[in-house]
Amino acid sequence: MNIILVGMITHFKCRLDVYPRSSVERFPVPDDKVSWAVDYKEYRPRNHTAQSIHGKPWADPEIGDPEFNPNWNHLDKNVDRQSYTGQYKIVDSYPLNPIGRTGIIGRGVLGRWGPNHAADPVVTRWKRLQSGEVEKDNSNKPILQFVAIKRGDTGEWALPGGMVDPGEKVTKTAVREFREEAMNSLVMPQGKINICEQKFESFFSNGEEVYKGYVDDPRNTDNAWMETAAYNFHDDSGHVVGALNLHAGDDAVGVTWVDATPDLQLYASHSSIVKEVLKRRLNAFSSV
Ligand code: RP5
Repeated sequence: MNIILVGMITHFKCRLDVYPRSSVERFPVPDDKVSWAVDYKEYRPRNHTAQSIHGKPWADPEIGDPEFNPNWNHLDKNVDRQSYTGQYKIVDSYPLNPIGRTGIIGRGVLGRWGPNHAADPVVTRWKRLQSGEVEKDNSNKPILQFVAIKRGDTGEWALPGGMVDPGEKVTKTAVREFREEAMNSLVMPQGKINICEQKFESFFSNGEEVYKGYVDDPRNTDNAWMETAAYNFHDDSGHVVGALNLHAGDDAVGVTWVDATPDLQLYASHSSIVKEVLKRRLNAFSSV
């Protein structure tokens, strides 16, 4: 049975000063005013929806558009408007961020009102010495490594995840995004993966779900937010992933193996996801 990480109880990164890719300042939201259950009479967030998303095929129309009749909290044709956090509220026709205030209303740069679904692959292996032996840290624990990409938008290191296409299975999204962002599959031919497609497919068909829920993404607003499902693809021998040709692609500008240490700083909620994977892998390692 999969154990899912405890749901997020507050958010930090989507309350920070200026909204990404804009000069729009977020209304200050102190820790004790995040929850909608707490009165905040002075709260006057600015309304921001980036011009760049208007008319995009992956973006919703404006609320109030007579053609737009979203089926909130349901699978709406092939767009998933359900939240992993449970039923979210609709107030004056707008979905409400389930964690609380962010200091901005509107959609910012997010395409969907309400939940915007993503998937994240956490591809791991043990770090090895030249001899092939697993390398240990100062406290004699084996060192786990995962594939990280450098995001082109913020320059932060992150998991190579991405948005779920309408109707796409989330497990498929995780693998597609890994190919696009960490193997540059949109540009490089399949042959460059260096291992046969069958071996690749079989490795990536055995992901373990490690998180499903809200993401503390800097793009979140009071009416639109990121959620993700993260899967761990672990290669105990290192032979399969060792044969992968890593090349940054799509909107990633770098890709590398990173040691998974407890003090890791990554984009959005990715550090918590990697820490969960580290905990599980170390437990599995010590029980062998
Ligand atoms: C994060 O944004 C998710 O965890 C996922 O990694 C990512 C998806 O957005 P894009 O990378 O497609 O911008 O919240």
